[in-house]
Amino acid sequence: MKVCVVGLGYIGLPTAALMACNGLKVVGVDIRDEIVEKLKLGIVSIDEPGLASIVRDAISNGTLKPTTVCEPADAFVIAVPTPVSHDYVPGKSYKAADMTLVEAAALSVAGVLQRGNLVVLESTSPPGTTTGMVKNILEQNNKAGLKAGHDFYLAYSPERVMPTNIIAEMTNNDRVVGGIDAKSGRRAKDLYAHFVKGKIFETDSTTAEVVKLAENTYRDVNIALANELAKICQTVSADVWDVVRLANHHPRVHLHQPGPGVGGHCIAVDPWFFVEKSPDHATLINAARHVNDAQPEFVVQWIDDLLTAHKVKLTAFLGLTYKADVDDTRESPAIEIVEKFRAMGRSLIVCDPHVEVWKNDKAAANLDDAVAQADALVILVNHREFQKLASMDLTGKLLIDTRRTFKDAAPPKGAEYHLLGSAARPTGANL
Ligand code: SAJ
Repeated sequence: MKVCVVGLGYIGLPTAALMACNGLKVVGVDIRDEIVEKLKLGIVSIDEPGLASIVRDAISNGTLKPTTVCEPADAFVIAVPTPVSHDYVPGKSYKAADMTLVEAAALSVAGVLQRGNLVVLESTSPPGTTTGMVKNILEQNNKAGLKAGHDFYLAYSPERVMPTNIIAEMTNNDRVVGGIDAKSGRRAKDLYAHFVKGKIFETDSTTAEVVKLAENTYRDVNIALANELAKICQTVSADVWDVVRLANHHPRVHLHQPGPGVGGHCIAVDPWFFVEKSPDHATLINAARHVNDAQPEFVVQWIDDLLTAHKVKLTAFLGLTYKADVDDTRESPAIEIVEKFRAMGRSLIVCDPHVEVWKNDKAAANLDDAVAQADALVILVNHREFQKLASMDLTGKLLIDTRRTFKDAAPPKGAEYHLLGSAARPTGANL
């Protein structure tokens, strides 16, 4: 069986590689020439544990072929990004889905579509995309006048993997497939059964689209609640981290963690698809998005007050990525915060072991260099590397933490330590 995977990014590439390692002949398609050329040489630009080796194996044994154009196959998987607009829709309080890459991918599949083929959309999409836009493009642009559900099969199946553990999760997590009809769902299930060891549940395509959005919206709303609790705790002098930890001992409560904001290409994006589709009903979802989008600004004000009160001359911002131990800076609240401070004219340096250079920011050579230069350190991302601070001499420094980096251990000695969402505690206090 030959599969054409369209989009060789964070999801498409591991999907293509896992299929290729599990008995399928895979053509991996990406419009970015340089990515394809590098892959042909076995060079993988995505920093994801275990990915490079399975990609290289599949390419060297000929089961995965990277290319820039779709070719005829038995099945097609579309895994291209679906971002949202940078700004709010004019006159509205929400952002709009940008479906241009799905449109282009569906068009390229339509050009080579044959009777009996299966097409699966994996990109996170607004409800109704599979039965609407994708079905229409495929039907209207294939050469033989093929109809979905009659002449070819069409389904939606979302991924639900965590960056840094993609290979294991793509293999072992349960999966949902939704066909536009029962046969399409069954075909899609058979395709994923080649490499998925978790359970595969069948439903209809629109329900599957909503399942994906509901999962990420659950996380976004829950994080908004945690961020709101952090602000309340700061006002009433309670400790939000203790609140979350202790409340989660309730058997039916699972509060998420507060932080400097929500980044990445999923949680901060997907809830907008609900709001755009159903603005009158998605009011809680909309409010949560606004709470999380406003969190960097709240954090900037809190940090700025501390820097001013301590007459700080040079601040080192530690961490630029959207979360810990990844190299991904997309939609990163840390970057938004650094840019706000730069615009305010604060003297600053940045330090992130996972990011080589960020624009023109002055980067510290490493953590030791950042500590040596700055009189205040602000942890925006809790990279494992920053645990080293606990054994460094931070005497006289101001240490501001937005992530409860040191967990249950005492924070570094010598520094004056301030933790988001909690009353200031002297260094070394038993948290
Ligand atoms: N964050 C918090 N508090 C939390 C959890 C996260 O502030 O309690 C922040 C993070 O720092 C980050 C953002 O939210 O800025 C998103 O982080 P995330 O870990 O929730 O999400 P992603 O985008 O890295 O990956 C998610 C997957 N997350 C996990 O498995 C933990 C998963 O929910 C989705 O399947 C996946 O996105 C996807 O592809 O949609």
